[in-house]
Amino acid sequence: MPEAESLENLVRLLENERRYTSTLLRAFPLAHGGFRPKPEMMTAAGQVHHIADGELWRVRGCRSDDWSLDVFGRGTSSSTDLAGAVTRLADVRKATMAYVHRLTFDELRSPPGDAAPFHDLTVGEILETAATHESHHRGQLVVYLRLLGIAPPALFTSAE
Ligand code: NI
Repeated sequence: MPEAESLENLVRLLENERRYTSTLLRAFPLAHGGFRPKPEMMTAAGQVHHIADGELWRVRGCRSDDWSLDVFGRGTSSSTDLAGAVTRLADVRKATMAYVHRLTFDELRSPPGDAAPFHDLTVGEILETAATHESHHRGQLVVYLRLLGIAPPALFTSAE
């Protein structure tokens, strides 16, 4: 992508992903925050925490080359507090966007530190995988809604 547009494209990608996720979460009854199809799967609130964790992990890694997995698995996969998870996701996103907006073009287009488990991906490409990861887990929440007998909302159009 053209250099001058790369930061803008990344910001748009992340903002669009979050808009789709927010639309879906507004349709997800808070009372079902503890729903999970099988005991070994994440709860609905856990899926939201996991989206936040995945983003936090990538941003922290790109910023400080700390790729330890301690951001995952703090018991949030069994959370039943969907409202709390949604609030946390919004907080993590604010920090992500603050980080993204401080990136220079050179930083965006270079791999982060040597410890990054993403082969030769650049910082920008790694942050794009936060969007991919979010989309993957949003899809799981769509299935959760279906299993609850609730039709998911349209995510990509203004139709409700
Ligand atoms: Ni995941």
